[in-house]
Amino acid sequence: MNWNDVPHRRFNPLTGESVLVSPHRNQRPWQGKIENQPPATSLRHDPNCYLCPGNQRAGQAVNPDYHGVFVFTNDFSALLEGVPAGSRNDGNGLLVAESESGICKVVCFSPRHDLTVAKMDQEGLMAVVKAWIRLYIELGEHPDIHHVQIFENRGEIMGCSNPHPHGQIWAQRTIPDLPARETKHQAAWKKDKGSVLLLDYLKLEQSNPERVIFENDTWIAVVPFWAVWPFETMLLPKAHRRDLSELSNDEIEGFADALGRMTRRFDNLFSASFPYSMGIHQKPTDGGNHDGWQLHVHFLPPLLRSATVKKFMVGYEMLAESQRDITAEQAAERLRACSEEVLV
Ligand code: H2U
Ligand code: ZN
Repeated sequence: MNWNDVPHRRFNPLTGESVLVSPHRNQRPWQGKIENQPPATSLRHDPNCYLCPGNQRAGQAVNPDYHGVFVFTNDFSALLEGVPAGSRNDGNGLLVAESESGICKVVCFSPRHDLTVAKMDQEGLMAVVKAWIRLYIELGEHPDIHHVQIFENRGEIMGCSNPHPHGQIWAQRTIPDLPARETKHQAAWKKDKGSVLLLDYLKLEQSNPERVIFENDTWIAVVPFWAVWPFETMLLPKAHRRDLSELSNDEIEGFADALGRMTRRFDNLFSASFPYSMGIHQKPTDGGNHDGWQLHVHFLPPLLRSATVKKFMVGYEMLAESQRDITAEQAAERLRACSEEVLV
């Protein structure tokens, strides 16, 4: 079977979902929507930005004149602290709801409005990683917080409201659906095979590096075999680390290095500031041991063939399952060929 030619479905062992891969469609002409590129921002400090130092946010809060990383509670938090536990059920399992409690933070990566992760230096990125570690521990220690989702939405195309480099953290009482699925599948793998799913996967990728983009001493970047988005990638620590708190100093350095190199390659892929949703998946903070868990980072970028042509997840994808044309191996080859210099 020539897997580069034939439609096939790939299985995602982390979630149990499948993706339809259609490599024979790669040459399809594009006459659809072309996205406008947002103008590049060059202001180091934007007086109209609600994340820049010294500026007023929505409501009364004023940002301090901060240096390095600045964290505040989201002024429009999707989750609220101290919501009492409660549930409703019509008795038949049809109208089921549960109250939810949580905390939402905004993390400004730098006081510089004009930077992106790709343009930040190693020292700046290490400060971001250290802030994430601190917040994962602090939020996770809260008895009513059982899951901490750290993420970054980058670019207007992803609905990001502001180019100032920042991410968010949503920490909550229950484990949301996707991390819960990953928890279930990694636990089942550990039980069946006695090993860690993503470390077994890592060994496999290293033995035949067609999906590997780059590695450093402590981390590896791959396009997962089961990737859904055209240039979806995953960063993995090479040693067994269930969460951020278990990273050594070398691994913190390696993580910051991998973040910079991955995002610079992305920017250079289409010679434009590259939009994505990035998120850190790690062990729930529910007190469980979760020894099958392996910390990992998902980069989910929406672009398909240029800075202005986006992959739409519509039709079949909304109604049946995910689908992609370019294979994970082809995407990895393209990303391997990209420079790691700041060129955009
Ligand atoms: P994005 O990462 O999607 O751009 O969202 C930025 C967050 O910043 C968003 O969740 C919050 C919004 O609620 N925000 C504040 O907390 N204060 C403000 O003054 C404006 C935006
Ligand atoms: Zn700003």
